[in-house]
Amino acid sequence: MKYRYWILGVFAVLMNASTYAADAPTKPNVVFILADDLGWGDVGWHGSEIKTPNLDKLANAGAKLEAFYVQPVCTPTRAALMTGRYPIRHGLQTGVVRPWAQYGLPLEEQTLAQGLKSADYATAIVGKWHLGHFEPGYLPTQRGFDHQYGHYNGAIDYNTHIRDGGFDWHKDDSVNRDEGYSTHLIARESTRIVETYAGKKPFFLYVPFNAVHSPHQVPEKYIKGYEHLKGERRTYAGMLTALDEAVGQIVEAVERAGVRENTLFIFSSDNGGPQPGVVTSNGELRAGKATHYDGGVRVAAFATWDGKIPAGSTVSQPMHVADWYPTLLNLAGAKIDQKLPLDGRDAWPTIVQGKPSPHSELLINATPYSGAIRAGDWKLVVNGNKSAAGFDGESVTDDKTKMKLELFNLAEDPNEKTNLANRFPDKAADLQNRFNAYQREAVAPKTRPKPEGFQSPKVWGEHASKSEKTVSVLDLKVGDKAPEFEAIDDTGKRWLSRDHVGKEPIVVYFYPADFTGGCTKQACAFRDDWSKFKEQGIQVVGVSGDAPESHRLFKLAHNLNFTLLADEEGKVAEAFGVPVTRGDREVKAVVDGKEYILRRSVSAKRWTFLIDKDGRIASKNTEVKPAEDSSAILTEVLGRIPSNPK
Ligand SMILES: [Ca+2]
Repeated sequence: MKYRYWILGVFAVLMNASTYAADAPTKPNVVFILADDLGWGDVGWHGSEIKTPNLDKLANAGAKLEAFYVQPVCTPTRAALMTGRYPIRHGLQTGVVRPWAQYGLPLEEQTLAQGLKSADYATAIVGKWHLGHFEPGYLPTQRGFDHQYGHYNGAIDYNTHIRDGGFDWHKDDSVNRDEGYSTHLIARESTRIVETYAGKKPFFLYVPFNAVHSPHQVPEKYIKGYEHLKGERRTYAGMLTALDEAVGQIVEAVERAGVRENTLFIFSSDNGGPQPGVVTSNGELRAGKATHYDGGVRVAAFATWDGKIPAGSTVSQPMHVADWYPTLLNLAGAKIDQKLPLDGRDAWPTIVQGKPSPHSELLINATPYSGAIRAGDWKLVVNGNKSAAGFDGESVTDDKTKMKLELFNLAEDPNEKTNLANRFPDKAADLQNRFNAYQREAVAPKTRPKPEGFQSPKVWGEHASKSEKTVSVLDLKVGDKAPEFEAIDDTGKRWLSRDHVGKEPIVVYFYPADFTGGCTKQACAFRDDWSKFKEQGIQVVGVSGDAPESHRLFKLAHNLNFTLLADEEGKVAEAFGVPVTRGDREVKAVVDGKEYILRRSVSAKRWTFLIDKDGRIASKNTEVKPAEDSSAILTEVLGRIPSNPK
């Protein structure tokens, strides 16, 4: 059933692409502005007392998305935006990536930036990432962004750029000491990106402001005119005015560069306003940030593209933030032929032609104990009283009968005041069944308790890459003799290089870790190409810091047919000069429904070596693309090594 929906979805995507292809002859520039923790009611077009003239003007020039759904907190929304997939697929459905978290957006996921890059876009993130920074591979420039500027964590200090004692401001993923109020710096860099690319290359400029998230800080001049507001709300109003000014500057840069007519502006908040009625206003919407009521997940949003999106229009059909992924990739003419199926749907006909929502049902979110689903005007909220932010991996009751269910008809009751679950039990049961089906598909949430004794690094994102990293000075070159090494293999036996090197060609590939989510692209590509390597008499060996038992389970889980070596102390990596990160990690693995907790203390950079039959390095790839590693080696082999068929 699900599979059929998915096929239909792909078909719909193709159909839509052909219907508006004639409409969009050139790839639009995309400027995606994401506010942080902005209340639904705090924009001019929702009648706010706070002045947002630049946002209002831009919103009025396009379509206001009045049923645009995001996730209850920061990280899940960004994960859905970047992948077109619900955060239940990533294990990012609860809470946020905390500063000390040893995880991020799984590396198997293709990001929106990667997709647009494949369509020849220049890509830049200017602002907050919040999808992981514990290892270099999780940073934006490794996830499809040509440029990065801004911070990795949430809730940084606007002026000192510090979070929990660690400095958090970076350019191209290296520490950056630009001084100033973050909203100003973000506007300045965004302007620079526009000026760099306008008219030369289509660009995707993703601007996730840290404003208007706490801590509430703003230069004095912005709170003028808000003297009637009290306490934090006054500061918040000033912060929003500063954000609005920054948006005006970005729009002006686009206009000055002469590319406005080919630029699509998108705006939304990442979740609803926190402390509604005190600091933020969600208007009449129920509740706020961290809840699955509309005040937490339905946000102020619009899309504007002069001449393409009707000015002054309103879209009341439900959309999900994950919809932008296929919508934008289609507009850009990028291919969507990825293995991981999308939850997002192309919403362009909904936005431009007033077509119905692309979703017959829309999972708003599902944590192990709460969530919401919407189908048409009906919305089911599960345990609406429970925060979607406070989960640290504690056990969750499995008893579905104890869940509190609320059913609302949003057409008649947009503010979720009347629970209709008892009056329409069949409808409630239907939605609950659909919700439960998603919940069963969910990857276990990645958890984030603070490790005991954790100390913030001086610079976030560098604790892995600099202070703990031991980079070998050894620089193996093509033509050099391969180093000797030994390790325990996945069957628990000693594996000595001298038994193999000099006798048969060997591919040695280093990778960070087992179990990074679904089948890892690199391992499964080698698996799928195994017969071709065998034909050439070549042995493939994967090396990571995981223990033999982890390797055994990893092989079992993905039907891997080659040898994995346990480089638990990083000695093999060292012998090859491969940079490693040291630090204890716990890895949760589920194999055949059974859960295992595995530990590792070393993770290596993704490097691949080909050792020829004479025991010399035939090729060395330090910029491995996981999905292409195997085929690149095969090309290399067929071109350079005399075949040695068995
Ligand atoms: Ca947020």
